[in-house]
Amino acid sequence: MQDLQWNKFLIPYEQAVEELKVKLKGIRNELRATSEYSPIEFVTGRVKKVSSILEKAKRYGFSPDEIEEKVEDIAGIRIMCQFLDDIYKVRELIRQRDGKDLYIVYEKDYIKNKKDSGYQSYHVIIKYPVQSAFGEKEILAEIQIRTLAMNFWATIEHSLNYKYKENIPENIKERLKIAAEAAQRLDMEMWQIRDEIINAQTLFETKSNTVSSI
Ligand code: 0O2
Repeated sequence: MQDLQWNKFLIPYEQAVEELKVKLKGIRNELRATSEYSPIEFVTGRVKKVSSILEKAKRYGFSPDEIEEKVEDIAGIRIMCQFLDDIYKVRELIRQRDGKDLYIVYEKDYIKNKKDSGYQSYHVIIKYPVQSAFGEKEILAEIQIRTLAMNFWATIEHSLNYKYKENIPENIKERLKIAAEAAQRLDMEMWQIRDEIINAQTLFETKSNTVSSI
């Protein structure tokens, strides 16, 4: 595909990422305004770079015609949560939208089934209809749900993979596995005192709002 064709191909993916970010941030704001807590801490999104799409297609042996149907994470949304159980609450929020404005294709639980690398996250692959100037187009998107600790680990491991071109030296791989276990322990510890933390955060926010309104 030429650059211009890629630009055209990626338009619905860019639109889907923007729309999904708005919708998920909307849920977060609404929950924060109406209850003391939102399981969504923050949301990010990106459209995969053309070089990464081509690299993934090559790795899996997909022909250019198969990219649209088989590369599931061209549109990617990431939802960060404070606590472990928030991940499954967010999953429920997404499941409630199934058949309405999105369609769940399948889910992958890399928390119950941690990857060999140490990677943890919950992935939901969806079909998302985008209204374009030329009618409706359904695209695939990947929603990754993870805690802040899991995100910290994954971001660092991702940059090391980039640096070492997917060949991270064994000693660093081992360290990363230990770090992944530490992140898992951190999540468990924070989860144990979840109510205490939420209570403190609510008090802190109320105090900040009072001070700023004086
Ligand atoms: P980017 O830059 O985030 O787009 P595979 O990619 O072969 O492992 P598959 O079947 O394509 O696996 O899907 P999977 O496992 O759901 O992985 C898709 C995305 O999940 C990856 O996209 C990463 O974002 C994330 N991910 C999966 N495994 C790991 C891991 O071991 N470490 C980190 N840091 N992230 C992971 P991309 O295309 O790799 O990257």
